Amino acid sequence: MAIERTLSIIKPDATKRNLTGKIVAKFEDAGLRVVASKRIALTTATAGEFYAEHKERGFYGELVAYMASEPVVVQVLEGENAIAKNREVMGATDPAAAAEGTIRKEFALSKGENSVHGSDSPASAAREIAFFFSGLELVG
Ligand code: IDP
Repeated sequence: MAIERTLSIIKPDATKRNLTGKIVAKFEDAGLRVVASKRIALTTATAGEFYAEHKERGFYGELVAYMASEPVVVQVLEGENAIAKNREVMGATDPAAAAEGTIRKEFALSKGENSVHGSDSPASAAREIAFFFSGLELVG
C-alpha cells in the first residue's frame, strides 16, 4: 500500500475545548504521523476559498463563519493509505451517524461543528496541503 499524505484540520469547536492533543492521539494510534502542523486563525475570505466547492450549499455561510470563529490547527498526516485511514478515524460527517471510537462520535457537537476536516481524495489532498503549507514546511 502506498504512503500518502493528507490534510487535516482540527476545527474551532475542538480547539476551543482544548481537544487538540486527544485528537492527534487518535491519528497517531491509527498509525498516522504528523509531519507538519500549525495553529492559525482563518479569515472568512480564506475559509471561503478553502471550502469553495460548497459555495452553492445552504450551509456555506454558516460553515465559513464557524471556521473563522476560533483558531484551527492545520496538519499534514502521513502514513499508509493516509487519506482513507484519516477519514475512517474521523467518522461520518454527522456525529449521530459516526461509528463508535471515531473522533466525530466522541467529540463532535453537530453536523456542522464536527471537530475535524480531512481531505477526501488524492487530488484534494494535494490541493489542500499546498493551500496551507509551502514546500519548505514539508520535510520529506
Ligand atoms: P466532510 O467534512 O465529512 O467531508 P462535507 O460534506 O464535505 O463533509 O462537508 C464539509 C463540512 O461542511 C462538514 O464537515 C461540516 O462542517 C459542514 N457541513 C456539512 N453538512 C452540513 C449541514 O448540513 N449543516 C451544517 N454544516 C454542514
